[in-house]
Amino acid sequence: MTDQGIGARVLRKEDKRFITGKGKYTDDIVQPNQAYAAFVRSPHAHANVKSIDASAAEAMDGVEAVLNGHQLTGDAIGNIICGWGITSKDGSPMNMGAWSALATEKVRYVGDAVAVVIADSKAQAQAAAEAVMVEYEVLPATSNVRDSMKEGAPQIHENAPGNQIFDWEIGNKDETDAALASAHHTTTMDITNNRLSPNPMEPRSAVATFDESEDHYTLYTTSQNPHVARLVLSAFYNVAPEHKLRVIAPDVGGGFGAKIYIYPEEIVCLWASMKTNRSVKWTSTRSEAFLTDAHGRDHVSTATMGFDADNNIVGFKINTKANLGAYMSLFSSSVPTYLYATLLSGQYNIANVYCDVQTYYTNTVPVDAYRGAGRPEASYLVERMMETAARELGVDPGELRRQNFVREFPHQTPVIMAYDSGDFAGNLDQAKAAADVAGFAARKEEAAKRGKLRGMGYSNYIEACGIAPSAAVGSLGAGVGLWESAEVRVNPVGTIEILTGSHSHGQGHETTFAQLVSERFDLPTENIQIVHGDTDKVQFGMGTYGSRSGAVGMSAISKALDKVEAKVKKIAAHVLEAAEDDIVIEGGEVKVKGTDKAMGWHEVGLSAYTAHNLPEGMEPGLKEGAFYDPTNFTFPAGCYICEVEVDPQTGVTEIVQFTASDDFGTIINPMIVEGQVHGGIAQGIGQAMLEHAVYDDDGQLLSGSYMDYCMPRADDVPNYTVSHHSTTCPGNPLGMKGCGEAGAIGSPPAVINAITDAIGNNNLSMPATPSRVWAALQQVSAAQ
Ligand code: MCN
Repeated sequence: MTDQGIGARVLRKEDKRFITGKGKYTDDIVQPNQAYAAFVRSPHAHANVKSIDASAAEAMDGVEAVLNGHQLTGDAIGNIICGWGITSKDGSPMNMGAWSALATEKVRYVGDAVAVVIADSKAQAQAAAEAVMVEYEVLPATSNVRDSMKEGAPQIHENAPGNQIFDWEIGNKDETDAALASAHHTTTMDITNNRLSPNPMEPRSAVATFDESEDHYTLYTTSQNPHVARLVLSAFYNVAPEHKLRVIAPDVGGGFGAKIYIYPEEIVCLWASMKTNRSVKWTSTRSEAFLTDAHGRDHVSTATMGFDADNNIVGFKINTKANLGAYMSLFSSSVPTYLYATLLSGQYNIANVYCDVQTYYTNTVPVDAYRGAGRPEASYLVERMMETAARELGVDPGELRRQNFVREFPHQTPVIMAYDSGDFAGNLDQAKAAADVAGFAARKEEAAKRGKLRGMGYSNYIEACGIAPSAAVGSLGAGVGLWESAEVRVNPVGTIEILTGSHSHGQGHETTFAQLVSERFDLPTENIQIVHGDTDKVQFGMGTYGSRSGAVGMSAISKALDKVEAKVKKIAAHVLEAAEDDIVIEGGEVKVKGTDKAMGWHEVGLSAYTAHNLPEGMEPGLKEGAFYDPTNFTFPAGCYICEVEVDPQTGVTEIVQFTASDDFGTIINPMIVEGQVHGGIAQGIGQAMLEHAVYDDDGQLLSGSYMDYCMPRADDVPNYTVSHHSTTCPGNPLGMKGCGEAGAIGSPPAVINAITDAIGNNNLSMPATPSRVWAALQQVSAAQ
């Protein structure tokens, strides 16, 4: 039996090329006759475009063309229509503002592109973009929901009065109100979830080629979902018919959700390639990335949780205002609604939950999915409330949680989700033991002797992953289901290719997907090739987001493997003259059970393609495809416990201990899963303590570089203690739950709960920078 199957800590196959600098990213692609694009972007957050004078730019060396939005819309391309249909509680549809890939009449955020220069070199394109004269009539701007919703606020889109996009609700309002009215104790909090820039290591990039002789387009792009990109570029933005467009997402250096949706630059590069008859390359600068990559989070909420006299939760009511930026992007409407509010029951048995969400346009870059997308916001809210309630009630925060845990499955929450499995108390116990919670008081005392304030905070997160069952997205009005596809090809020489619709951009699919095949066919992973990211090679795929590639993508592969296995057994039974039931696959061979009769995979492969060796009536070849559509989401959950030490003189906080116990169902590769959790927690620590995308009142981005936007560095993160306590997911054949977002979802509340515990002041918002922590400490001193 190969030692590379399910559960093995196989080193990542893909790392050889990544760590030797041999990865092939979009910016590495060089096409014949390639030109470069540079975008002319608005320096204003809100302005009417009076005129664009490109004459000086057009006359500059190397300039091929300067193109603007009127030309683009004149070709009927690039009117961006996005966002899944959300219906407001009064039954009205979303107020969708118009969005052209190049703005024509009006710009709505700093960075909104009005024109593009195509030139022989990048430097020539950038210099000419500087020379394009745009006359703006500057309008008042708004950069946050509090201002956007004010009477008389600047109107960003004509058809969105008061800048509101929708006013949506979920849960049982009357019952929740009644439960809260009769509660023995209520906890109320105002909670802000800070806005974040996504910052994948590789900036966005696109290389578009129009082949006039074939009337065909090829787009290399930094995408998490190339097939969906092709569909949207074709069906919505009218760039090219689907069969005339090939989209390739080669190696992609991180996405974190920011590379799911289809950006204006991809549309414009394709169109400009057709206009100029040249390949067109654009690669974002880091400054452009800060300005134009979709941001994440940005919620302002008020929440009330009610408890009976025995500390059982009786009701939970939440109002959330979400900033969606200047335009609706692809997933933005679902992030603060179905991805967020459906998880507001947390790990708890709460009979009454009600949430209403109002979304607003602001003069900021669109807000879309960022690792966790809605679920970190839910987990932060629920887990801050639980910790605060425990402090108010004077009970142990872990035990308050335990008392209210869901214990029986399936469990229907009042906010749509039906949890299928879990052992929340088991995760709590495992984390408490690993974190030595019993020894915390002594550690706190010892820290005090060193002049440090030590605090501890819990987070018992739950998320919905494996996005998404088609039935669920269908009921939201989406035109497509979110199944995944796979094809398994056994070559005549016995090697195996797996074509998958999932896309790996750091998650190690080339390794874990091969491990699944290794487990089933007892073959070494080097004999197995994973093919992904190319619409001409893989028939269709829904891509990677919502931690779906394991539970959904690998389940599709598993289904296809079932079909291949059945055919392999038929072929072997025929060739080896045995009964099909006696054929077994082991030791890298296909054998007759209990005999020494066996075929190597190369013999099976060759037989499949050598028709005279096949059973009568069997078609030659050995490749099978499958689609897998989950019946439910998967519900990864866990318990995180963070311990911090705060220097009261400076507010500087150090995370001294971080313990995680996660439930990811069946684990394919523990090393990769732990890496995913480590990375996620680092991002969560970034949100909790360092990162903040800040606009001033005029809509200028103040955190537009790494001088002002602080990413976590090695000395900001501790050594994590990560462990698993898994229950099998009943919803997919492998029993897997997603792990790709858990760390980012679960960690921010644990960090803030620990800091607020240390400083004795609950009035602290993310990011808990030293100055904020210090100010909160001064409030404590002032109150004494
Ligand atoms: N896995 C496993 N056992 C499990 C679950 C998963 O061995 N029980 C493995 C999978 O086979 C896969 C990896 O862990 O190799 C992650 O699987 P999964 O949880 O299904 O997540 P996806 O592959 O769908 O990745 C998406 C997820 C998301 S939504 C974001 S955001 C994110 C993340 O993954 N972005 C990432 N992790 C990232 N990691 C890197 N390096 N870069 C990103 O952009």
